[in-house]
Amino acid sequence: MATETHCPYCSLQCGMRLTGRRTPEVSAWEEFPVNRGALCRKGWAAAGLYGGRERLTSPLVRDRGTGEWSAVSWDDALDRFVAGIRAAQAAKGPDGVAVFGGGGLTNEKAYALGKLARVALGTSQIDYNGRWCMSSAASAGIRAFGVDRGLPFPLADVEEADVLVLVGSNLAETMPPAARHLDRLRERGGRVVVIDPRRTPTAERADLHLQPVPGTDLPLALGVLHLLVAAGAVDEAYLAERVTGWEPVRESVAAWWPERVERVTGVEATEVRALTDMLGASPRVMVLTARGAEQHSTGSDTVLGWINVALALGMVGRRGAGYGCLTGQGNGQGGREHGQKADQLPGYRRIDDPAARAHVAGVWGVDPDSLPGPGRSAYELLDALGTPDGPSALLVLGSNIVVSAPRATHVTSRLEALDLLVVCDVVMSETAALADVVLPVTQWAEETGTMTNLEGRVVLRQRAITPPSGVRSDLEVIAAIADRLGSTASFPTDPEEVFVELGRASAGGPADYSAITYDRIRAEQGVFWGGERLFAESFAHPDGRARMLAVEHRGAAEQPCADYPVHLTTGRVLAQYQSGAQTRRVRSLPDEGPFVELHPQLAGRLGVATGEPVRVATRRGEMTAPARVVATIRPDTVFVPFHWVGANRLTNDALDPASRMPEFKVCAARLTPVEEVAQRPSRDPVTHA
Ligand SMILES: Nc1nc2c(c(=O)[nH]1)N[C@H]1C(S)=C(S)[C@@H](COP(=O)(O)OP(=O)(O)OC[C@H]3O[C@@H](n4cnc5c(=O)[nH]c(N)nc54)[C@H](O)[C@@H]3O)O[C@H]1N2
Ligand SMILES: Nc1nc2c(c(=O)[nH]1)N[C@H]1C(S)=C(S)[C@@H](COP(=O)(O)OP(=O)(O)OC[C@H]3O[C@@H](n4cnc5c(=O)[nH]c(N)nc54)[C@H](O)[C@@H]3O)O[C@H]1N2
Ligand code: SF4
Ligand SMILES: [Mo]
Repeated sequence: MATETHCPYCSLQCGMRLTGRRTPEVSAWEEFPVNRGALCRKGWAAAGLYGGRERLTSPLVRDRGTGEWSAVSWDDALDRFVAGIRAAQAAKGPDGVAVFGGGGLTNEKAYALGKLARVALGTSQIDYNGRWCMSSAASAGIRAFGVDRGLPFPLADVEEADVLVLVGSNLAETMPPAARHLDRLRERGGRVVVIDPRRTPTAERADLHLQPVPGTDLPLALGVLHLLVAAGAVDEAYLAERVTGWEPVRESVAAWWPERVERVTGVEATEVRALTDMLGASPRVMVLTARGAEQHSTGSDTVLGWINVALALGMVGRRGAGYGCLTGQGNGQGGREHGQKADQLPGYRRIDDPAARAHVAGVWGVDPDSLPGPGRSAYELLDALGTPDGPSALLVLGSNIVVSAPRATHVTSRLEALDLLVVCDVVMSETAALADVVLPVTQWAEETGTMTNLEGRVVLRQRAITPPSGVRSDLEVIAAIADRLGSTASFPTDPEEVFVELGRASAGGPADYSAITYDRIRAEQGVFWGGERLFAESFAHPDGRARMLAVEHRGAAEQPCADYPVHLTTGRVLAQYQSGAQTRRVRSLPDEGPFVELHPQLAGRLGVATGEPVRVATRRGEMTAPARVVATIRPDTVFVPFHWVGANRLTNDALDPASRMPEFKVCAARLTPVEEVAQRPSRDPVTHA
């Protein structure tokens, strides 16, 4: 019998059917509304996560002297872990131990991890990789609308827009089944605008492609709003009724005339005008941002700038229109709601709110005063590891930090400075390879749990196959640690039981799951928290109005100079997922290794051709990879995918002041040709299927 479940990867959480007991076979689940049976290449190849020789099936400990690994029993591994926790906390107090989670974890795991930190460890030092994903859009959404739900409407609403503006999204490669909505929209006569320094497969589907200098999406938004005001295209009635803060915003865009926008962004004034004419004349405009616009030290202001455009046009709350953020990880939405974030308790409650603390402490059966306060954000936490004031022990669950953190060489040295690093994973990731203790856990189709997709739809991943012997679930690991630490709070290991408790803990909070049950999810093919469409009548601020906030252009933290003359940006390719820990091990996916995408003009100046090695250096580090010469990128910009070690040796750890998002998407770099011939074995080329 087939099990209806969801893909192991991105935030679309495409529905799929699995058959087979040891290794699953993937087939289409045509009825699931988000993808209607369509999957991308990674989804079709998901069964390749099984049967590999690299799967961890025994706890391992590493001898720091010799570097040798040895297999040990679960009891020995957990004892060593707990002894390390005790030593760290004896020396440094409760905050001597830190926890790092992930947006790929189920809601149940994210919730249990936050509870483990606050109750059993008593530490404030917990954060997760979602801080590197959609946190800038989250902080902007909370400030503007009073609530953060990536898409406040079903994804299929995209088809109803007259103009869709994608700011820094390459969804044709990052969520391919979603691209069909762009095709339908255009068949209906609607138009697609893509803003990206590269002409991506997504931009190929656009009616208008603007190609700004990386890090200049905000001045572009300011220029668009300036022209909308000048054209009288602002919906004054909507602003008067539903929004506060318009006057200062109107004044703040007064000086952003198109020629100035062109100087700052590199987008021609005629193109800025073309975009504005399109927006001003359309009844339904939808703006969606993704990592291209958000992963900047100015990311949250940039999102606010584009939200202001959508509000000024009177679009937010209208069907087939408005603003949304395309969340990225499988549980990018739910992972940011249930308490693995430094400043948060379950239900998207704030940890510094006395009423929230009292409610959650009541559910957990502990004294509210025993709960710690807010901790450090992801990068600041990693940066503090092993320092006199920082934690000296770390538990990592669901992130491959060594590959995916910004300024990764520095972060790796912080991990090496720890007295104890424990990693729960399914494979020996680059981060697990640095650990003292590695705990092998169940993955994806071997276990059940809920995920909240990019639309706020809570879906159920169901167990379909038997896990290998020797592994435990993350929930079992969390419970075993809490038990060894003598925690009085209960840590259930049955996912449905955890979900019921999560429902109670989230009840009354901004993200309230208390009415959602596993049975309802099965019967309704997913359940939206807060309802299918938000903002039709009111926003989540106490007065029901949206807030417009005036934002100023600051620019990227690092600008090109004589020594580092080009812009470096980073991102994704279709066939690999994130740090590649999972997809690089799937044999049917091409593992081409990193490359440096650059324009023929730049390649000509360097004298390199496609396939020849080129060295990229920034103030933080360098890497060498084969050149890929393409006319589709700006001549002043180079692109490197981050799925392999390398890109993040280069990236800048400048943080957004509001969201603490690092500036993955732009820094200054220098390119030099490398004389030797590339030594890499040749592999399948990447396809833009
Ligand atoms: N194949 C694949 N799919 C994925 C993932 C994956 O690893 N692989 N990861 C998932 C996750 S967690 C996420 S967060 C999403 C991310 O999904 P996307 O945001 O679509 O992916 P990225 O490639 O990071 O960035 C998108 C685009 O931003 C452009 N860009 C770079 N700098 C700028 C800039 O300054 N301004 C603008 N406007 N654009 C810029 C890049 O050229 C790139 O084409 O994808 C999800 N889906
Ligand atoms: N330069 C650059 N860097 C980036 C980005 C970028 O665009 N450019 N994007 C950033 C973004 S948006 C993101 S989301 C991050 C993602 O980067 P990471 O945080 O590294 O995410 P993954 O590669 O998905 O790592 C997940 C790890 O957890 C393991 N795992 C999977 N499922 C489970 C589970 O259920 N339990 C446990 N215990 N482990 C599990 C996997 O095997 C893998 O080792 O990278 C960020 N880094
Ligand atoms: S688009 Fe995302 S969820 Fe869908 S099959 Fe591909 S990786 Fe999986
Ligand atoms: Mo992400």
